[in-house]
Amino acid sequence: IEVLQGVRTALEQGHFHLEYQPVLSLADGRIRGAEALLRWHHPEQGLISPGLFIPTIEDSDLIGPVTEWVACQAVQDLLQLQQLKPGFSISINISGAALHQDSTRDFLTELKQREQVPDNCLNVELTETSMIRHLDDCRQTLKQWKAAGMNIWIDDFGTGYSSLSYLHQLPIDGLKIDRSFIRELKPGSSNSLVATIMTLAESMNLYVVAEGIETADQRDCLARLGSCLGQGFGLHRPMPLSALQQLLEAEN
Ligand code: G
Ligand code: G
Ligand code: MN
Ligand code: NA
Repeated sequence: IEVLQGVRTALEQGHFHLEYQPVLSLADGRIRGAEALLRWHHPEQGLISPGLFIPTIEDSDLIGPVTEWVACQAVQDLLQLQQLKPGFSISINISGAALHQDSTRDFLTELKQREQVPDNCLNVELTETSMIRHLDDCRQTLKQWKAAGMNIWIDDFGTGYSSLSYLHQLPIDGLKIDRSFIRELKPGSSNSLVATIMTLAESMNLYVVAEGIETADQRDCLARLGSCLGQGFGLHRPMPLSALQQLLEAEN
């Protein structure tokens, strides 16, 4: 109850902000997009992780408003960033509870259209578990988002203990390989788990992001396995919008 009241106050008083973690093309090292990550700066308790408060608000009527706040802010920032780099894309995380709310589904569709966000530049990240729980509803929601020109990414791919059959049943654009797999990459090994995911993605025409890249060895292993996108503390930590803008300016 304390968390719920706190989140409500944070929404009203503007204590939320977004940070962005760059997503790079590993082949050329250039920044292609970023993942938006929610930050709650509590006036007394300091920074509170979304890993702590998102699960608490999932069963409340606050998950919709928080998701919508994130989407609005991310779209505003995206339009700014595209002035520096046309085609730049941003991903937002959508939790299971928000995925299954009609109001949030329609809010995102209308936001994309109203703000005239170019197609294929606004990605939603969903986990396997959140999609499979209500597969039929999910298919309708994803179809609507796809028709509006949004892209669909599977977050934490490989950790959902699910069959892969849903990949054929849903309009998916890309896979984000969970960082637990990237952590296991070893030079000189066949790294067959990540290799298999990359082959699967290629055969289904899906993009791949390797998440949680921390070391040069991991980056080398990935380069040997093929070309993909990458994200991780070893490339860039999440950062404020202004820092991302400086990075993009330096790249130009
Ligand atoms: O940034 P950090 O490592 O603290 O993120 C912790 C968790 O919170 C991650 O699982 C991440 O996906 C999730 N998260 C970050 N921002 C958002 C958001 O805007 N919405 C949702 N639903 N989850 C988020
Ligand atoms: O669940 P999700 O994949 O959305 O979680 C994203 C979170 O993962 C980000 O908020 C970020 O803080 C964290 N993250 C990003 N890169 C790394 C990394 O290289 N190592 C670790 N341990 N966490 C990372
Ligand atoms: Mn994510
Ligand atoms: Na992830």
